[in-house]
Amino acid sequence: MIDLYALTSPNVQKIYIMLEETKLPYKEHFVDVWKGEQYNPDFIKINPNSKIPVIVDHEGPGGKPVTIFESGAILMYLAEKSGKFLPKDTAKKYDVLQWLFFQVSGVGPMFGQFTHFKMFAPKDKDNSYSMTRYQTELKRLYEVLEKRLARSPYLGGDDYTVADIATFPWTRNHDAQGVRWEDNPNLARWFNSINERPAVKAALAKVGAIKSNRDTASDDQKDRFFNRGRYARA
Ligand SMILES: N[C@@H](CCC(=O)N[C@@H](CS)C(=O)NCC(=O)O)C(=O)O
Repeated sequence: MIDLYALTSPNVQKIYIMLEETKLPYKEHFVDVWKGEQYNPDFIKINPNSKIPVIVDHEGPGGKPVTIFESGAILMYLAEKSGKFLPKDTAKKYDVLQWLFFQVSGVGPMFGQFTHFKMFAPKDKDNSYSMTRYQTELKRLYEVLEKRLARSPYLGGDDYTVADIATFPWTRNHDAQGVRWEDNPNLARWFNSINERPAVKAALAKVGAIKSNRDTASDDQKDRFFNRGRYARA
């Protein structure tokens, strides 16, 4: 059995999708990051970086428990464990891994910053520099994805892999991000094919049912989450 420490965000959605796709048995544990639960000492023991997702596989390598944080590492682990969604051939495997790392180092952080400045930055400050920077980078990254998908059915090659599972959740809000599928036919084709997968539907239904403190967080809880106000180091 795998313990999944989760809530609703795109990095967590990746792991729900992977677990539903591989049919590995798992149990959910909610860590409400909008209440500061990522800073509980017991949680810091399994992720010193205080972020979700985390998994604990009680039947890990050699039958021993293993704890893994960072969604990219979790996807690689689950792919190796299940033998699915990551090719074994070395060249093909790195075709996939480069797109997985493109997501975890580029798409995730940049889309995240865009969302932060669009939705959560103080409205009484001039955020136009930050908005322009992150909107531009977000659109540039979408252009890279569109061009890749014009040449390849999936990001890592001919088959659906962990690279697609990692990227798909971040593209679900493309309309709010100012990117239209009408202008990106290859992204649209790719997105719709993933969105229709039964395991993806099952994963998103589970995520959709999770209740969080996101819409009811106090100003202090938001400051804690964003490390600003009395929590700022700068
Ligand atoms: N690089 C990490 C990022 C994880 C991450 O940013 N998780 C967010 C939710 S999507 C979180 O736990 N935020 C709480 C916080 O930053 O305090 C991964 O891919 O797993």
